Amino acid sequence: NQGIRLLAIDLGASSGRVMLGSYRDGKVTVEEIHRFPNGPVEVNGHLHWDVQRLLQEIKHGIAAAVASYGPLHSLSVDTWGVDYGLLDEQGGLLYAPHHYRDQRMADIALALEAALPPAEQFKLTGNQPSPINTVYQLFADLKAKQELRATARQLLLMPDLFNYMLSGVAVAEQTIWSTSGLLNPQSTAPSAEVLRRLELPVTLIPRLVPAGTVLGELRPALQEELCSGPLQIIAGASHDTASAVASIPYGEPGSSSSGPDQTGGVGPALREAAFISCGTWSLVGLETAEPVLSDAARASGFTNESCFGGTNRLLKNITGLWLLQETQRSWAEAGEPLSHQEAAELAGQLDRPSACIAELDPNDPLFSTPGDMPLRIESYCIRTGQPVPQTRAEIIRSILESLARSYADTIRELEVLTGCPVRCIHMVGGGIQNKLLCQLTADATGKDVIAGPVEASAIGNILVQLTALGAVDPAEVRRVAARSCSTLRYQPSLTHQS
Ligand code: LFR
Repeated sequence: NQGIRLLAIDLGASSGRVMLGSYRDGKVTVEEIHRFPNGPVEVNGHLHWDVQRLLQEIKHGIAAAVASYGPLHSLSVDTWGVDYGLLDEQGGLLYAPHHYRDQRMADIALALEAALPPAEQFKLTGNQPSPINTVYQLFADLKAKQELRATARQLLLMPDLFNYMLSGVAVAEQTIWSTSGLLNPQSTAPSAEVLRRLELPVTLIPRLVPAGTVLGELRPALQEELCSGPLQIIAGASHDTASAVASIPYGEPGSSSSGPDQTGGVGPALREAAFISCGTWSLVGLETAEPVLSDAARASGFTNESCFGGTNRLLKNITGLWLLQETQRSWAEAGEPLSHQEAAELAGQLDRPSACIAELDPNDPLFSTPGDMPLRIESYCIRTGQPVPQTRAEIIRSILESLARSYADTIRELEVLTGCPVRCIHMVGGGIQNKLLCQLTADATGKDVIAGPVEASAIGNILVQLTALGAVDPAEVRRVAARSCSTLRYQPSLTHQS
């Protein structure tokens, strides 16, 4: 009994993966088939994504999986949020999609906000206004290149774009569109008011479909090239964060008031457990039945995005391991590379009481663009009147403690906003391999951390595909998730508890 075999193509801002998922005996297992780097490409002073190369890597992964395992049932692509490609009349890509860290937004953001102030954007869409959002980028691109109004026919967010290149079917999948700033707060339709006020053409938005929609088969030419047979392409929970949250094993004791599928709720929150999805970004939030649109939620930087199954995620984007990744990149460029493992060990061995540890605000704009991160940390410390961490161990430890502190602050804010106590925290994603970060999070929050799965986006991606194939009932997803992953529990150590 081979069960069902399928591929999750999980593209993050710093790396991509083609993962083989197998579903057998009510459990999902995943195996990495192909991993490749991803990142911004600088062209004429602007940052773009290299879509063609990413497609090539995806094709390589599909061919490798089929060569090793034979025919597969389906595949689905999930990616980071907000970025997009514009298609012309013939379905061709008009230009390489911009990277959300591209700096073309400063003045134009002010023009957008004059037409649609941030407070109104939040009420109309549930999204936290931010220059990285699709709505800001589209507004900027249509202003800068007037000809796009005539040539652009469809806007495809990144996972929709890859699923389109594979299947020939263009849709707007709900979970990824819930990051755009262009839909209503429930993410069920475009916000007519936002489009009207910003003079954005509604015709650019394809048909909205829920997570778990079968799009069709791999295009015949690609079947011939890669797998000599049919392969279904599915629009899954195609936002990586939605996939990651779909993989959370909420059934763990103490993470939910009464079992894995309890959605009776505690106030507006659906569970007593918060989540932190840890990667380049840290997404810290709670699942709620409805979007939370209060002024307080907006003022403290929260956003609302949609989950598989139509519930809401109230969450904050925290500039996460990007800080460490950019620091490591600077050291590697200076000829002194340090692996993730070495970085965590170095920071863990530090003699904490005598070390110089800075308190950083990870969301300070100084840290948001690519650059020499150790130098920026130094200027941040000087600006805020703090001593500058000197050794590599002190710099890494400052980053990790600052992340843990901002997770704790965010969880306290979530408790206040929803009136629901958070009992424990599920941490998922590649960042949880940094055990020190998990322990520091337990210490800073004073709550148990349940860490796992590491490959959260890939597992969530596969679970949602299984529902689309009719192999798993949507109501069973949490139970299958809980059976499929092992977790590690971190308890707050008394010495550090705040
Ligand atoms: C995480 C993520 C976040 C999104 C950010 C930018 O990978 O998808 O959810 O806000 O990337 O797109």
